[in-house]
Amino acid sequence: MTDLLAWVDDIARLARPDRVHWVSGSEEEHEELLRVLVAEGKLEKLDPVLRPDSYLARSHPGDVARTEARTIIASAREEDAGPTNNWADPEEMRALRDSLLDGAMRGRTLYVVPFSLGAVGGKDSRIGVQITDSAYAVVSIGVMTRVGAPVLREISDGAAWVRTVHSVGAPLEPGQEDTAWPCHEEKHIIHFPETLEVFSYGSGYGGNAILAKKCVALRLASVMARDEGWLAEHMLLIRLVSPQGRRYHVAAAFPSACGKTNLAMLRPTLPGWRVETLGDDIVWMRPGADGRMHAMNPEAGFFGVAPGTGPATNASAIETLWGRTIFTNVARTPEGDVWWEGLTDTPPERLVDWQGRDWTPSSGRPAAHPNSRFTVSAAQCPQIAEDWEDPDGVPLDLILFGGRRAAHVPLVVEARDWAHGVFLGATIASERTAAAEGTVGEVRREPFAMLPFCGYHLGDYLAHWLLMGRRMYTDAAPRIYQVNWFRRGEDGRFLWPGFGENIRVLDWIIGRLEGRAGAQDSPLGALPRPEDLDLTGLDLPPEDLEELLAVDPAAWQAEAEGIGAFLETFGDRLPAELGEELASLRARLAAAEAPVRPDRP
Ligand code: OXD
Ligand code: MN
Repeated sequence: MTDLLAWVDDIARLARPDRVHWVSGSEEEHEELLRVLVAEGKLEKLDPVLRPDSYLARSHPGDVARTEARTIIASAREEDAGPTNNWADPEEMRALRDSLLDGAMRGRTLYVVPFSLGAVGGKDSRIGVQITDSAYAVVSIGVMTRVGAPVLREISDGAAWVRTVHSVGAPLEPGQEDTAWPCHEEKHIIHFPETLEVFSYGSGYGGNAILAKKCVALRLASVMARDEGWLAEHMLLIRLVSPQGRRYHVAAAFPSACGKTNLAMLRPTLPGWRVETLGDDIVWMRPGADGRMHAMNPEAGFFGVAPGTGPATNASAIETLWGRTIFTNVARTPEGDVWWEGLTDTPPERLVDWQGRDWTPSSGRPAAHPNSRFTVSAAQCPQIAEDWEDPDGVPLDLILFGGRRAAHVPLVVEARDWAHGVFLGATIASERTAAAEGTVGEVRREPFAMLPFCGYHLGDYLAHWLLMGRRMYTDAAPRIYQVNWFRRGEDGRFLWPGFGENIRVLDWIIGRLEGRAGAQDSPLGALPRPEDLDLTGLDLPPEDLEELLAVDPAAWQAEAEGIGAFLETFGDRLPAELGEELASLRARLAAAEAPVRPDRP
C-alpha cells in the first residue's frame, strides 16, 4: 500500500492536478461522475423512457479509434518486441513520459482507479491501478472491470498490481473553458513489459483510455502469461448446450469485423441448442492439473461496435442495450434515443450525427461513426451464463479460428492435432473491408487475431502456444477448428447465411467431438461432406454447399506461398513445428491432383 501511495504522490507531483480522487467503486460515485460529465457537457443524457440511465458521448473527430501506429512496446531489447510491434527504447520512453506528464493534469482531477481483471480475489485474477484525468475513462473502466475499495483491500493485503497512467494531455489554464472531449493531437500508448507498466497520453478513446482492456488484459497479460505458463487471448467465450443437455465450452478468435460479438451472443436456429455468453473479447486460459485447458473472461462488460448490430444480426446485444449504457459516437434521434447504421433497415428521417450535426438520409455520410461503441455491463446480456463470474472459469472443449475470406477457405476445417491447430491460428487471414485502411479485398495475416495485441515477439508467442499443448493430456486438450462464414460466389453473394445458422457448423463440430459426425479428408484437414451438416429447413442450393466445402489445390498452392512468406518474417524465432506444418500442407496439396470436391450423397 505504501508503494501505491508513493506512486500516486509521484505522479500527482509531476502532473499537478487540482484534486486527487480515489475511486471507491460505489453506485453513488458512479452516478455522481455521470452527473458531473453531463453538467460539463461531456455526456448527453438520453431520454429516460426510451433509453433509461443511458448517455451519449461525442468524441473529437481525430480521436475515434485505437491508434496502432502510436502503440509502442518498450521492451529492454528491441528483438523481444518482434517484427509486428512498434518498439522504442524504454529509457527514452520514460523520459518522454515524464516530459509529457509535466503539468499535464493542471486544472483537472486526478482519479485513482484500482481495478481487477477477473473476480476480485480470484486465483487467476489480476489487479491494476489506473491513474487518469478523464472522468469518462473512470465510468467506462467501472463498467468494463471491477473497481474500487475491494480491489484496494487486495492491494493492502499485499497483492501484486500493475501501474497504468493515462492523461488526455489537455491541461486547463485558470479560467480556460473545457471542451466536450479533451484530447491531444499527439498520442502515445506505451507499454513497458519488463516492469508491467502502461503510459497512455493524448487520447480519450476506449482502447487507448480504458487501459485495463487491450493494454493490460492483452498486451501486458500476454507477457505475464508467457512467463507464467498460461495464455491471454483476443477471443470470445461461450457455453454451447446441446439438445441432450451436454455442455461444451468454446473460445474463438476472429480479427475485427468478423462477427465475434454476434457469435458470442448466438441464437441458434437448430431446435434444442442454446448458447450462453461468457465473454466477447478477451479470454485468459491456463492448463490445469486435470490436463485440460481452463478459460475465463477477465472483463465485466462489453465495449462493442454499434454499427451492424440490429435485431436480425444480434437480438441479444440489442436487448442488452435496453438502458444503463454509455454510447460513444452513435447518432441521436430527435426523441433522445440512439441510432446507427444497421439498427433498423430504414433510417429515421432526421438525426443528429456523431459529430452533432443535423443529418438526413440524403446527407451522403454515415450518421454514426463506423467505430462507434456501446459500453455496457455483461450482466445485462439476456443470455449471459449464470456462472460467468466464477473465478474458476470453465474447462475448454473447443477453439475456433476464423477470418473473412471470400475465396478458397472452406466453411469449416478440423485440425489434425494441436500443432496443426496452432498452424491454423498462426495463419488466420482476413480481407480488409471498405471501412478499414488499405486496399479492399487485400488479405492481411492476423495470427490468432492478436496482431495489435501481443506484447512480445510473435514467433515466441507461437512457440508458447505449442508449449501449452504439451501441458495438457492429448485427449483432454481443446480440439481446434478453422471456420469461414464469409465465402462468396462468383456473383459476389455470401454463400453461407451466417448468424444464427452458424449453429449448423457448431453442431457438426460437436458431432465430431461426440464421434457421431462423418467427414472427408482434404489437404487442409477434415471437412464435412454435404450430408454431414444438418441443413434442415435451410434453403441452400446444392452448388453453393459444394463451393463452401471445396478445396482447390492450385489456389491453395498460392495460399501456401503467402503463408510461407509471412512465416519467414519471424526468422529464427519461428518454431520448427510450424515450418513442418507448412511443408506437410504443401506435400498434401501436391498429392491432390484435381480440386477436392465433396462426394455427392
Ligand atoms: C476492440 C478491438 O475494441 O478489437 O475490441 O479493437
Ligand atoms: Mn477486440
